[in-house]
Amino acid sequence: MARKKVNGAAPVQEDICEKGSTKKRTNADLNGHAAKRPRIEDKTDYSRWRMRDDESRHTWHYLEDDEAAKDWPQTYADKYFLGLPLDLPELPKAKNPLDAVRNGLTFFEKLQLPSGHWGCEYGGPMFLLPGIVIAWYVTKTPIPWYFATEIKNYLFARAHPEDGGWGLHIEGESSVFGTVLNYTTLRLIGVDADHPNMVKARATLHKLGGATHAPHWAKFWLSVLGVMNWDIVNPVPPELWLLPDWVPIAPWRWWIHIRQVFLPMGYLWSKRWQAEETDTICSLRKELFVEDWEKINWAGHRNTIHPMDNYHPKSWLLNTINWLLVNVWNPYMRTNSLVKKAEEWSSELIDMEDANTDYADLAPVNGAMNLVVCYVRDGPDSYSVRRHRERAQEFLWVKDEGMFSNGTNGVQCWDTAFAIQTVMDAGLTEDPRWRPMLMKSLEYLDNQQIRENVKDQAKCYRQQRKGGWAFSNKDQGYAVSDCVSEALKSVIILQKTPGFPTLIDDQRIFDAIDTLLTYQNPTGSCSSYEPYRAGTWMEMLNAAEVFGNIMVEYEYPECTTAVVTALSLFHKHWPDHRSKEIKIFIERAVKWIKTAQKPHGGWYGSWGVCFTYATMFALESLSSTGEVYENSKHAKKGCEFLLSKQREDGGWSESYRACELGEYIEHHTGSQVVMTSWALIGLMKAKYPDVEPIKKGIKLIMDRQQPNGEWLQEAIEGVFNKSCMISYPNYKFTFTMKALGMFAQRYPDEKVV
Ligand code: LAN
Repeated sequence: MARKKVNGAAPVQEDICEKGSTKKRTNADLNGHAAKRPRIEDKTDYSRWRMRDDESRHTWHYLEDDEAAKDWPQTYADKYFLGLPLDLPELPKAKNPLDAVRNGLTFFEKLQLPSGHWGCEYGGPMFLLPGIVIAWYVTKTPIPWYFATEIKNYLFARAHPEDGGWGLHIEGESSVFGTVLNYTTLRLIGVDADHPNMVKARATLHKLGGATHAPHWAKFWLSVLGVMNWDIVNPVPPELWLLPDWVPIAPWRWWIHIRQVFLPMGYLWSKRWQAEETDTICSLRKELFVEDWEKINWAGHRNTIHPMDNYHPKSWLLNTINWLLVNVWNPYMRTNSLVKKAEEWSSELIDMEDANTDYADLAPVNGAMNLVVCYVRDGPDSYSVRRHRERAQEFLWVKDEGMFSNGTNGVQCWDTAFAIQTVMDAGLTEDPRWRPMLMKSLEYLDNQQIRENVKDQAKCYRQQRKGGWAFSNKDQGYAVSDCVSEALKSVIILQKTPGFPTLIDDQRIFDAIDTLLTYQNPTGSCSSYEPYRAGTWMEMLNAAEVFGNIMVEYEYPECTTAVVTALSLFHKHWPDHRSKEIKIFIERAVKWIKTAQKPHGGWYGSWGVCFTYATMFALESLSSTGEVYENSKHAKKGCEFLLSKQREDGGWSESYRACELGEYIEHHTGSQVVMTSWALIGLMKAKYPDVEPIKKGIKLIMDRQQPNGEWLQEAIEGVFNKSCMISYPNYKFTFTMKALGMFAQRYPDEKVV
């Protein structure tokens, strides 16, 4: 393959670091310490990519060697992920919803991975890959040319079609956060500053005010990179970790994601560590700003932020605290011994996170930051750095548009649990046709059950997890209330189906239940990783600006419902185990669900878009205690809410904007199969008496099924922290088939087509 420069033009790199630079300068740029520009091509050969499923650890490999490529052929799943043709035969046209499920399963079965789960891309957020690439760059981690090439392709494909910038997530408008970080990423992997796409993106960045208008996390990364001065970063004092546990704002009370990010961030902030200067870094100092870099008043821009990035403006309280930290605490009170103590304790907590996950870490944000911490602390060739580099591979994904970072190291347990339930809802678990697929899924969940609590659980502030399941896999090992519940339901369903073995014995099931029972909040609701540890007033300390609802655990109808339904199912089969507690748990949870209903009848969803998603769950909760349309005003109102949003074509269509704004907003592209399925499942769970609207939705789902049994990707399905969207590509299989299967079971004689 010929080596080409991205745009053919010579790189423009004025040397601006000369003036005032006190640091040792190196020509080293990327790909190790080579003093040459990194190699980057137009594209890679997609027939050479393979995704390895190593007991559900996903890594992408590019086989440059022809022999190696021949010895390791591409699977259907590889081709599907890469957007290559599968050449599958057309299936007989579905005459009824159950046929459509069978066709869907025929397709979906082909995507099951060797360890028994389903993989998928899990993109959407546009701030994850930059963290990884900056971490690689500052730790001099080589980036192979085929990674660099496909990262470039992805970012170019995902640039805003008009202004060339990037948003917080793939459907969002250009923001400083998205644009400055992704522009920087492209430069670090070797794209020239005068490439036309870069010129356009830079113009957009400048129009938005330049990098000084970026939010906190971008300022943090750019300071680590040495493109900014640390004075521009609002304080991240690690000494907060020294606060006694009883203090209401102590970080152990924060949401797990924010505290695991704050931890390495605080360590690096405290050290004011910066990468070695390179030509690219020097050039970025010129490219990213509208003002003359030498003259920037860094401290004066701590709170500068473009309105587009200011989803959650900092509170007066946080601004006051920041002022005091900068002007009083740091210069006069932050003694060396305190700093040492704070850094040491942070460092120990970081080690515990790394040890508990074997360096996989909670998610790509703290994964990338912990890599930098280990590099700074343990040196470039330490085991911790090498292991972090290996595990960071698991965040990456390749699709037809190129390479990017997933939101987690996968969606393995979550999607597998739903796949099993889909077959159950269609009444097909006993059909031998699906036995091998289901057997592999069960074995997968068996392998992935978390068997022990983390070492020193209390010391590192972790929640009990024994017997649980994570969202992705047990390496990551963070049990989540609904992930434990969905996986547990699926295990129980299969193990109680004739013909399936009992892989998970009663004791292990009890372990899961015992853990689940620890998840209830005082109000009756459930949160995600832990019951809440402080009130929502903590949001006053939200410094991230770009996200909402990030500081503590909130109460979620989605998670609450999953736990309710898991406990109900368990109770049916084991009526004697902790039965009183289970009954009380369910009662209190369902009571809470009712209080969370909005005046319009729907429920706000925090993990899926948006009211449609949560209303489906809430109606399921109500139905689990026998409350349905006919006998419950809550269920009735929920159904009426859903029906009021049904479109002419029978479908539902909700936009991600609903999550941001807190009101139902339609997606501009019209009905979506995933949302339609959620609404229909909700209506069927609530036993809505009129079949006609349900039938209309079912018909839409059937009409959208492709001749090979698949459904095509539509608008983005998931969300977190109110403002950032994330893809759940397997939902277009699992929820569509669930809706069709439920319909087939409930209305076996209804003719849809
Ligand atoms: C997820 C993904 C799964 C999701 C569900 C299980 C669907 C949900 O019901 C509970 C919350 C959970 C586990 C969840 C929490 C937040 C995550 C981990 C994510 C949305 C995936 C990515 C996101 C994470 C916070 C991304 C990193 C960003 C930061 C702001 C730190």
